[in-house]
Amino acid sequence: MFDENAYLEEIEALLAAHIPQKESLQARLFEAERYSLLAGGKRVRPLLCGAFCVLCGAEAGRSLWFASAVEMIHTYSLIHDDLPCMDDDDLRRGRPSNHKVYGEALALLAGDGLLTKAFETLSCQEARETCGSEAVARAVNCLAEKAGDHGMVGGQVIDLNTEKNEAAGLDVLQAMDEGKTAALIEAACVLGCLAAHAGEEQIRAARVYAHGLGLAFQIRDDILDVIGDKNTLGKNTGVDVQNGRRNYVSLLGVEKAQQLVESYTEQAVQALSVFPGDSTYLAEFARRLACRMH
Ligand code: GRG
Repeated sequence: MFDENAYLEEIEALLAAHIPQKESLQARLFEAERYSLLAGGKRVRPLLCGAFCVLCGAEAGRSLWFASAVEMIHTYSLIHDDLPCMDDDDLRRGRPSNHKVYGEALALLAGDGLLTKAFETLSCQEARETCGSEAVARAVNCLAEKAGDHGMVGGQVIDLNTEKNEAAGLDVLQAMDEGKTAALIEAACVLGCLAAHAGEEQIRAARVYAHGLGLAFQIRDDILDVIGDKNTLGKNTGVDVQNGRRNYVSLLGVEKAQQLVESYTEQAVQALSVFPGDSTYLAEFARRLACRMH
């Protein structure tokens, strides 16, 4: 069974180790990167990566580089998402947003640095020796695809286009959430399978799980923007209404949106039946996220 606490400790240590602390001409950049990366997010994506690796029959430790890389991409997206040209938000992970502390130029570069460092981490010598070059090459390809135009960045563009667009219906919202949130979650799950050298049927099932969990996660995020508490969440609430953003809550209301969260969560859980191993952790994880308050 996957040991969540032990894995989290290893992830924190690896993330910290990847950003230099010594004096250098770029010390302020590294400080800005550390500020957001080590600010204590939930580490949902690394946990998914580690848990899938174990479910596919390998030691969790094999997936650490892949999981850290996904968390670096996620953290870069949060830094950029808070910039004045995006959500213009001043609070993240319970602290002032990166650009509020380091300024817009350095926040932009800290995001760029983390995005790039993700691929350095993913393909480092230790990862190649542990997982094999074929798995690393597939992981690089998957992460680039899911973080890019056809994944997270593309989803964010749909989000920008959807603001104040009265014509955007549920199909557009689904495409937006699949891109901006579910795609990176899919990469996390697939990378866990790749670290374990899983077969194609298992990778396909991991994608189905990630799709359900990813959509449920984003809709719950939209609900928390309405019913959540700023101190518990570590970020501002009411942001979507303030930005005139259309999402499942603005279209369906909180109650119907939560029904969708639960239905997508159960779709995710169903996908786990393909795996011969004990999938209790990933089933419970999905259900825990469906009623999370932060
Ligand atoms: C500006 C080129 C450029 C790209 C930016 C900003 C961006 C691309 C994408 C944004 C994607 C985004 C922020 C999606 C929201 C996903 C989401 C629900 C984030 C919150 O994740 P949690 O709750 O956060 O896992 P923690 O802090 O716990 O890690």
